[in-house]
Amino acid sequence: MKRHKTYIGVRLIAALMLLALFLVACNTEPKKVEEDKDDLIVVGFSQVGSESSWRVANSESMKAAFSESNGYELIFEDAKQKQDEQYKAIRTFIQQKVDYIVLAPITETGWDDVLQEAKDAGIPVIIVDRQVAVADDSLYTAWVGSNFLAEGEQAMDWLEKELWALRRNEEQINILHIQGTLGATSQLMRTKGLEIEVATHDNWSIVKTLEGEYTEAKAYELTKEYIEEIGPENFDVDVIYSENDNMTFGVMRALDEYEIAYGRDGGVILISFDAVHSALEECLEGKINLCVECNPLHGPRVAELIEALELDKHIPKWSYVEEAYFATDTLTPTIVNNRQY
Ligand code: GZL
Repeated sequence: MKRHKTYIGVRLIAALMLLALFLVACNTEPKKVEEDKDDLIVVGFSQVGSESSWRVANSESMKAAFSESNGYELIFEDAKQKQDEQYKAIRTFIQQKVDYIVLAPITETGWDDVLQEAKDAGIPVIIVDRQVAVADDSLYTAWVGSNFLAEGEQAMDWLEKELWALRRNEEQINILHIQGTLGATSQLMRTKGLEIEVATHDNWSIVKTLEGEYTEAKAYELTKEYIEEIGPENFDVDVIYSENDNMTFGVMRALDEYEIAYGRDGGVILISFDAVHSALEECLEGKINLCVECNPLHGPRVAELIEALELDKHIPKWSYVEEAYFATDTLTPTIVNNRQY
């Protein structure tokens, strides 16, 4: 009997040990998930908005780079083109004690105070795309973006050569200028590129400047207003210099309504910035004469910088992305099909 009792006791202890092991296993599962969460690098990203195809591609590049599978927790805030919303986002990131703040500033000015607060909180800030004009550039750790002045210069260099090829180099050339969001580095520098070149040509003049805010709707509205103001029969424009593709699409819609010809086969020469896929398709068809690339794929470069910072490595203050331009007479379907955005 004693042996029998012992046997029952052993089985009871074994069952209790199995139950204990099961409970321990159950208890560790949630903790394991929390440990993984704690290992993620938390990045707060304040994005301008979703005003253009370029901006959408830029956001997608950042979200892909800062995915959980890549070891990040991304907090993405869309400012809907309002600087005050960006201030709020940055201050929230500070309260959340994120590891890094990435800012795509809507305009260059007004950042000193909020970036000082981030610096005081010990949170590194990386600026992407447009630049910030601050008194102390130690308020941000690095910047990643385009050389917008070079983009404007490339467009002007192409126009000069194109007018020579068309034997129009001595003609009066009237330019309609469609500007992006005033005060954005991309607007300031693309405008500078145009104005510098116009100043060197006695026979070039900017007949009108419209503030298109980088949106198709605004550019469409203002171009229609301009055509109506002067009268379609008096629309005497040779070149339209449009500081992003979405505004160019708005301009094209307005020109179509008044049956004003444009593109490779005659009429107004269209120059557009960004070179998003839909614009390259229009360029391939000869409707846009020149697409100047503005590379929105900042995600991988910013992630590289953060990885270096995590290892206490030195990083460059300024990182320029690669860019090119595409003219309607040299663009091919292969080039367009191989584009990433
Ligand atoms: C350029 C970026 C501009 C794009 C527009 O880097 O700032 O803002 O050219 C976008 O499409 O709205």
